[in-house]
Amino acid sequence: MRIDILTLFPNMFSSPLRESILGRAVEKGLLLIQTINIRDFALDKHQVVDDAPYGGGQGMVMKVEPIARAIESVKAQNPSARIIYLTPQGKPFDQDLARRLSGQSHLILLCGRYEGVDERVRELFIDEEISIGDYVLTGGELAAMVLIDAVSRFIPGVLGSDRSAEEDSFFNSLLEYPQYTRPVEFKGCRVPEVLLSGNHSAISLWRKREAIRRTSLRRPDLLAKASLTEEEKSLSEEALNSNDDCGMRMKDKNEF
Ligand code: 4GX
Repeated sequence: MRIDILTLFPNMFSSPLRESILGRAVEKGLLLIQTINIRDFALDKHQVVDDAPYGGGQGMVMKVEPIARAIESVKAQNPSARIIYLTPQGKPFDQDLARRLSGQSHLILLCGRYEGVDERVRELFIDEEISIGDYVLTGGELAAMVLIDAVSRFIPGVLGSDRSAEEDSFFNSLLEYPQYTRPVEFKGCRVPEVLLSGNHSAISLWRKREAIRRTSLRRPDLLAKASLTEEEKSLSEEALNSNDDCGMRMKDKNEF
């Protein structure tokens, strides 16, 4: 997959794309990621990329011409590339959208700063607007990195040959079950006995129960999306009716 990132701050991408799993994917050639500095496409002497909004108001708006030239330079190489603008006004990003985008061969990610881009950029060039969540960042760069990270996990080979982004179909749309590693006891807290038993069917049932329990306590909205068998539905009712939720309800966690 090829990804071109249009940004005023290309340096923000260097370390996140060099480390760990993404770094390896780039090294292996599974991902070809390029940053393009929008300022390089501002042709005036001072390379101005923003201006005051028509009609007045706070802040600055990113000008249409430099962005248009930057997009056209990438599109000239591949007219079928899909152009995505990261904005809180976009479609909420989730695992389904990440999976769908991983099927594209070439994405162009436009990162806005200030009060966003001139509306004509959207009208003329943008194929899709995506939001990574209901909060306001200082720019689209971190949102682009989140998108790249989640999409890359679906590209074959990125996670290594023995793992896929979604191996166990049942656990899809549920929160993960609890994980433990050595030591078997730490400050008086023990690893659940069943995980030490070597009884694979008992372990599998325990994990399913814990995943359902955690999901019904913390994210009942996700459970509604999952298609549960009768057995799974009764596990979920059991979880909600039990007083012993081991502090798994998020409302029990301390807020500050
Ligand atoms: N998910 N931001 C975009 C510039 C901006 C300002 C106003 C449109 C209107 C974000 C998010 C996000 C910050 C990226 C503001 N664009 N992007 N930027 N949440 O917060 O994607």
